[in-house]
Amino acid sequence: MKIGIVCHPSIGGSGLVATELGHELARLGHEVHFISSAPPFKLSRNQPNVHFHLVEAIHYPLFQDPLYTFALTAKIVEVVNQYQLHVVHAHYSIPHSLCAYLASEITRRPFPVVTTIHGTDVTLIGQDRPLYPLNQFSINRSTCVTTVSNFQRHYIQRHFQVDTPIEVIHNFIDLHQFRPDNPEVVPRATLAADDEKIVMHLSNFRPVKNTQAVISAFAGLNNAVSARLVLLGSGPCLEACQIQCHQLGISDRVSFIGDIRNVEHYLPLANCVIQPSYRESFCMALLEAMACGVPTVSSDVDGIPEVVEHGVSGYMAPADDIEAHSRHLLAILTNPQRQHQFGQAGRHRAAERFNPAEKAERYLHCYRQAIATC
Ligand code: GMT
Repeated sequence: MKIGIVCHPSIGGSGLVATELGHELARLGHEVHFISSAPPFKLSRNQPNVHFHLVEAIHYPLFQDPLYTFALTAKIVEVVNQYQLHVVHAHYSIPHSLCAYLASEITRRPFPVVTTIHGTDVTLIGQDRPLYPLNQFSINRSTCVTTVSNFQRHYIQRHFQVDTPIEVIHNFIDLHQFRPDNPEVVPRATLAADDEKIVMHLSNFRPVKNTQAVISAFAGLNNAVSARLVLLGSGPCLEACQIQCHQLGISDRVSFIGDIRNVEHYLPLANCVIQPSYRESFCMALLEAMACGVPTVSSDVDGIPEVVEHGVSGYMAPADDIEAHSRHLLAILTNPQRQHQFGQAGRHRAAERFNPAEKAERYLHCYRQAIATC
């Protein structure tokens, strides 16, 4: 099959899932064409069957902005026509799904559009008044709609009047890349002293990630265990978090590492990963930790209970229950046997429920159905 994948290139869940799906489809022998404003951050450039098409912004003095959505639509039309694509898969409804729909109206060979809704496209951005009707329109006009958790499906059905059936295809993880014994892991000594446990958090430092709660929960350990907090990523709340560490007097036990493309080289070093998000349609960071055999402490919102099993591979509590998060961290950090058991259970669950080959097959089934109905 010849498949177009439209996704955001920046570090983040939707682009990551789109890219890994493309890799998996290419491995299965399909021809995959990524269309994006930059190479997606995990894109493998030398894999057979993988092509990348850059969307170039339109700069003309008359226009005050680079007309990205029109540039993307034009690029989809060009790639569909040139490579005779059978289907276009838009990850993140805004603006990709609408652009793909427009392209299918423009092109001389109308093609099916499969839209995957990842979460923030409908929960945070898509609910904005100006964008709501566009989002609703593009979801309804998609030939096939998928989303990444049962929670997210209910959310879309409740907040948008959607006629199209929505299929749930959970995200997935490559257990070879994300594994406890990854040989490319960074030297532990670069992150912590030998006697320090490592608590890790992955974030785009947006308010929704609730990183302030991570810092408060870590401070709440009150030196009951020798530990270091390692924060991966960057974003708008980063400076506020650094100030918070300073005010709590824990700056010397917290490391801000910045943006990391290969988190799989860091995660296996963690004794525990903490993600107390306010919203999370799925939470790839938790699944990545589980695959690396690392126990998790998280909030219990949205799709997270579909990923984590409370008391088996990790602990969950309401997002702002700092006391509970501290207690959960302590329960893991002070009990190596529990840490090991939770880690093994997490990896087992990742293998059982979030297998790339099975999920790629589900997407292929959607594509076939979409082609048949178009
Ligand atoms: O907020 C993020 O983590 C980024 C965001 C995105 O759109 O890239 O992630 C969303 O999609 C991921 C992949 O499906 C999910 O794992 C995240 O839970 C989801 N984020 C939210 O719902 C806040």
